[in-house]
Amino acid sequence: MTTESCGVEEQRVASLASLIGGKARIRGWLYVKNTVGKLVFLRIRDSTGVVQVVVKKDRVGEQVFDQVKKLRRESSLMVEGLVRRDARAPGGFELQAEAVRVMSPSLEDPPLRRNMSPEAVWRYRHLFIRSRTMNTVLKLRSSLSTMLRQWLLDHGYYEVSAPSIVTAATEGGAKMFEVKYFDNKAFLTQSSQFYLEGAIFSLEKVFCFQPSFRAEESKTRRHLSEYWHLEVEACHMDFNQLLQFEEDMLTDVVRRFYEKHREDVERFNPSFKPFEKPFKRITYTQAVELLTNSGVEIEWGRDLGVREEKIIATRIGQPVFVTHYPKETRAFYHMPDPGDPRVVLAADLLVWPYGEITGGGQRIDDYNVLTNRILESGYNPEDYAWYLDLRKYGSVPHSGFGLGFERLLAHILRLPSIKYAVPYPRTQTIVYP
Ligand code: NSS
Repeated sequence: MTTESCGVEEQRVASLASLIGGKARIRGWLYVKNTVGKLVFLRIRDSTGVVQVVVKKDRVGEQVFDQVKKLRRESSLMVEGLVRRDARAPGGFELQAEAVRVMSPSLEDPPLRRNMSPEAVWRYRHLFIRSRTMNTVLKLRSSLSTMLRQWLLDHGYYEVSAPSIVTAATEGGAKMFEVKYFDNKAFLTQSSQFYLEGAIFSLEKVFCFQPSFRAEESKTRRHLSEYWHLEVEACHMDFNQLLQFEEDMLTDVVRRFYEKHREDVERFNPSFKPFEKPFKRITYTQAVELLTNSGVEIEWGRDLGVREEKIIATRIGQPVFVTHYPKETRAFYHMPDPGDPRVVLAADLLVWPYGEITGGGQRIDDYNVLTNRILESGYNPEDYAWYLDLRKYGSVPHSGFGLGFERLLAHILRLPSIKYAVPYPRTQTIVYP
């Protein structure tokens, strides 16, 4: 077995194309193997791509050749050789092995194959993320989250961290995971909004990007029980400024993302079009009219479900803000509309097929109004004492929103489910690996 030799530089697979005629060393995993007479063709992948490696007995020696012939997929290898043009190889070149070092052979055939059943995909998720498709999705995920963060930082926002273990609901108690917290009971957070609201009194404009937890019993393509939530909060921002801000952030970031990754995005979603400004805005009341005119029976005051969201989003055909929801359909912290107190200054941004990708609004900033809304909603103001304090000491008008990060990524790439937009999904039925 040959180990590293001097003078040959280690390369990433993606940079081999520019080294034709030269020597290179790569490290990666065996993706596909084909034996043709006295030649073994290996496809080796690393994080950057896949390259064909041709192994000949007379070049690597009998012992290494025999070992390579027996290798199972996913074995880890180091290969050194000459980068040669070859029209038959994918990409037009291959690596002609001069030395092969098996770093760790796979002990069994890996349970990865084409057309795996959905059960197998989730059962072997830790291996499935090695696939070329998931390699690309995970790179795009990393890029999109970086771009969103960078956009907010460039606009004067500070990233803050919020706790995952909390004592009270923000979005309704029924959907919370309970945790035993020493001798007490606590919950996994549904949203970091309240903690961001606390932070604006120090930093004015803040965001966080971290998991939120929802114990929803929904087995749909758009629900995870743990999802990554980008939440933004700013003081002195009113409802209209909030909608403008969401629109600016999303159109800018999605356009830049698309420009940077056009080829990949189009491979996943050939008909993708970047978002365009201005987003259409309709009030909840107008949405009810639109639905009624489309033959859907919906009583004013009832929240919109998947079916209703689908009709609205597909009719409008581009991202649409639905605003001014009846207050009973929204969490207690939303500011009542001064012109019509039956509705609140809340907005959901809908796209199809992922439905709501953001939810947000202007917050109640008055101590008494908030206390009354907490009571009216059946909660105990004592459980929200610290949150009420924020209205006791120098309250200011403020707004914010939360973006379901996997929903946005799945929408852009038109993934069949948001489960594919996260490396290790958590749903009602998936909690392993
Ligand atoms: O419940 S939200 O509509 N709103 C909030 O949590 C606010 N407290 C956010 C804020 O103003 N800071 O959730 C926000 C978004 C929603 O629009 C979805 O895109 C996403 O979070 N979301 C989810 N994504 C994946 N899976 C589940 N279960 C889920 N629930 C909400």
